[in-house]
Amino acid sequence: LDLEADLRRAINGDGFIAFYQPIVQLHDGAVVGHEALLRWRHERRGLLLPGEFIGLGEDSGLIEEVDWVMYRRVLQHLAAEPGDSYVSINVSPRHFRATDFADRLLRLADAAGADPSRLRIEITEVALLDDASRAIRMLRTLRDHGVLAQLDDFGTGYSALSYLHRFPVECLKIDRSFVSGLDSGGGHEAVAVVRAIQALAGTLGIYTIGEGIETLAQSQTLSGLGCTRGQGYLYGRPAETPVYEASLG
Ligand code: G
Ligand code: G
Ligand code: MN
Ligand code: NA
Repeated sequence: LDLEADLRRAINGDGFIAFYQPIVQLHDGAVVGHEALLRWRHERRGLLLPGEFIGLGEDSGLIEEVDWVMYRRVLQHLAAEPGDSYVSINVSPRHFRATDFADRLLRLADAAGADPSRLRIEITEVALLDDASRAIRMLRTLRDHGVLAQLDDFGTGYSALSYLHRFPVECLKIDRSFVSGLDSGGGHEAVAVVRAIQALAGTLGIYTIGEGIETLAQSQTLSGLGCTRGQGYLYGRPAETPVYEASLG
């Protein structure tokens, strides 16, 4: 396939880049970190989003190589950028299941000269499901080296709520689909879901990040429900050069 050959070439060249989207404290808009989002600068097709090539990368087995290129870039960025804000990387369930994932990530951080405690991983609930004890071991190894984990797209998976407490995760990222349903005067169902997620986070003793915040009303509703951090176009779009200044709040 045409795009697959391009994918192989881009892995060995510099076609894959990280965009950074700020993650803020909702009460004052201060930037606490960034989520790294993969982009492919394709020579003919322009800037491609993950949705346009991740499927292809998975089918051809190349996505893991793309991820390592991406993770190396993020770690080099962390090593070059002083400060204590963090960067979170997205890890696919399949990738998280690889037995050497943690070791390889930690070696890469070491080689890049990056402080692993400034790195986070984002995984979805799916990554925890099929072999829970292995997932717990992986999360502990990473955490013991300073790499905390965040549960991405939370609320959309088949959460086995009863055993979530076994997994050492730092926070829950409330899926954008619930945040977009929160607007003043409406969104009773979204409010109910967010309230339930907040209650769960409270029980687990962890915090939440609201994703995809586009309006001040959404931000204020989330705050009112106990969510302390957020990201979304209201605070900043993903960009090649990370922005550190607080914007709204
Ligand atoms: O950036 P948006 O930017 O379109 O991201 C869409 C999806 O792609 C998200 O679900 C995100 O988790 C995933 N994604 C973003 N960056 C990466 C990456 O570096 N590796 C993997 N495997 N997935 C990513
Ligand atoms: O699955 P994950 O949460 O990693 O995906 C993040 C995706 O959400 C990226 O595609 C990113 O570009 C997108 N995104 C981030 N902020 C917003 C927002 O405020 N609105 C919308 N519609 N998408 C957003
Ligand atoms: Mn994510
Ligand atoms: Na998400």
